[in-house]
Amino acid sequence: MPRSLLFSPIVLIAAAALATSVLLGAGRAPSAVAPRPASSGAAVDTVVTIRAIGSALEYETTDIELEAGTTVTIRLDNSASSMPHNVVLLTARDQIRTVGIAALQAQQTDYVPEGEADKIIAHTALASPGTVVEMTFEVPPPGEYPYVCTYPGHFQTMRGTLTSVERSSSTP
Ligand SMILES: [Cu+2]
Repeated sequence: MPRSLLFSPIVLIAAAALATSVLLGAGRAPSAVAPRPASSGAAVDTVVTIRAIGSALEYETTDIELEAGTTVTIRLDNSASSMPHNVVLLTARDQIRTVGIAALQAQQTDYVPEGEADKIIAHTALASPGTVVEMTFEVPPPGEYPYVCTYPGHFQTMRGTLTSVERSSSTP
């Protein structure tokens, strides 16, 4: 399922490109240099998998380093755990408690508190035991960003840090 979701935009773009070239007719050169669609076809630069550790309220991966401005998919693999978990990326460490407490009242939104949305950069859905969820977002400017599980009682120990570093300027 996640695999087919990943590939489907590529297929759609390929189909669109094919349709476009057919419409433009044979007299025109192949549109290899046409600008790429800006949003829908954005490629993911990095995929990071975080596993929830068995019955411990901890992530297996607690430190992630990524380049600012790149696109990342963070996948939460909850297949080894017997509890629901999520990953919520926050703007600052001193927001963990505020968001964690607010999450207790946020059952309707899977424990992601909408009232604290300004403190949340990205979040996954709630992963039931045995499932995998993911989120894709642009890595924020250089700095340290905490990620926590906001399922009730978990934010105290279920934490990690995403460190965003300056993008290396070696883009060809
Ligand atoms: Cu959790």
